[in-house]
Amino acid sequence: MKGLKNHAIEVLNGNWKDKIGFSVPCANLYPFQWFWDSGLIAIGFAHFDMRKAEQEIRTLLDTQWGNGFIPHIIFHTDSDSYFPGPDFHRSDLHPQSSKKYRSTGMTQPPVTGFVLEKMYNIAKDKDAVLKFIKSLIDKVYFNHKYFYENRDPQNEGLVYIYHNWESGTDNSPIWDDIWDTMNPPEYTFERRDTTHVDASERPSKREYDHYLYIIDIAKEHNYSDEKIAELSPFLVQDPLFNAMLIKSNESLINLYEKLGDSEKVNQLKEWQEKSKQSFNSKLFDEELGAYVHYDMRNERPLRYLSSSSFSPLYAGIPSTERAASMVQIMMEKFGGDHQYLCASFDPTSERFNPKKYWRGPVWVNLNWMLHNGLKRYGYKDIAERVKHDTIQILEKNGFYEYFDSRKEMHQNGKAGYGGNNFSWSAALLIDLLE
Ligand code: 9YW
Repeated sequence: MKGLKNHAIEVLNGNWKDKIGFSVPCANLYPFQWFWDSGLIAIGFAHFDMRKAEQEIRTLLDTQWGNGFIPHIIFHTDSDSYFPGPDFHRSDLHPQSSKKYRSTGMTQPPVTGFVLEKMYNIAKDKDAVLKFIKSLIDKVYFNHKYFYENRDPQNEGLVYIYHNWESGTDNSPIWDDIWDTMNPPEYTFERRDTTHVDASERPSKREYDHYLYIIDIAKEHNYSDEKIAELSPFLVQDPLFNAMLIKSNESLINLYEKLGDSEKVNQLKEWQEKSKQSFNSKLFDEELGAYVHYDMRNERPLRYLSSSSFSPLYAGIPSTERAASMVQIMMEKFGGDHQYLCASFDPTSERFNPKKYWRGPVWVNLNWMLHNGLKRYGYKDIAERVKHDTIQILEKNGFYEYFDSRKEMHQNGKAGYGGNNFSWSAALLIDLLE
């Protein structure tokens, strides 16, 4: 195991950009800073290099806009190995965007709150880390305030995402239902992702047309949240995204209690209570026995099981009864002896594809969340299985971006897909091993 951990440390150090102070998720394929990658990477660094962990978060929070928004990709360099780059996204269109950094005009799952608490828990020198946290926790609070004030038009305590890239689960089959409601123009552009990895493991050209079209609509309105809520064909309450926000609220409450800021604690508790309530009443699907996405534009639940359906365990959202039903469904549908936990999409569905991006493969970040969520609800053995499966696939294949969920595919040959030497696969392995 020591060998695997040392390899993970090498991967993280290799992806670290010291001059600016951030990590790329993966060389060539993703050459910039990504929001939720950065947060999860900091958890890995916190175990062996707190300076880098702090700098990663400092850089990320420095990119915050005047309205509290934090972008999903920050284009620190002029690399042209990624499409669409800064000239397509044009974050400068938003009146409050950062003057210092070029970025996208969309965000990603808000992990920063719980990352700060994790860093505190991991730290040997608690006083030093608390000092660091004190210096920037208000930015994270401001980011949550942004979400509740700008991404919750019906005042439900649930925030929307307006693009599949905001979900973090970029081409999940769940989005197919939304693509069916759209008919975007055919764009002419040069993909870069497929020059780095096999095209069969990535989204199609037609899917990219949809992705670009939603951005064009947002750009036409200078990324105004109000206009996006009114016009975007993609407007979804995502259980993973909202679970990350709720978990981060919980961590901010714990940290502000330590720092003695009762005003913020009270506000966070108010948001938290409402969020959890709506989450449970609106996103739980009794028949499926787990949480699903809600399509606000077309006013319908998107009734599919995915690894996101179980992520609320990590945030303590379900009751113990609901958690029991979720674990049962997860084991029945995702946890058979021939499968590694946890496929990103329902293996019993026609849309399941165990090789393609978010359409079925196992992802380490979701496994890490599920492991911790299962532990939280006392499912020690299943939590151990998720950990064991994760370690095994990393040992067999290396630190890939995602992995085939079918065990037989790991017998001989390559069952790791997408980019290699992938930062969060390394970072979260380090945390799992602690
Ligand atoms: C893309 C960097 C990002 C992750 C996303 C993942 C993928 C990038 O990689 O998106 O070009 O599609 O889906 O969650 O943050 O690792």
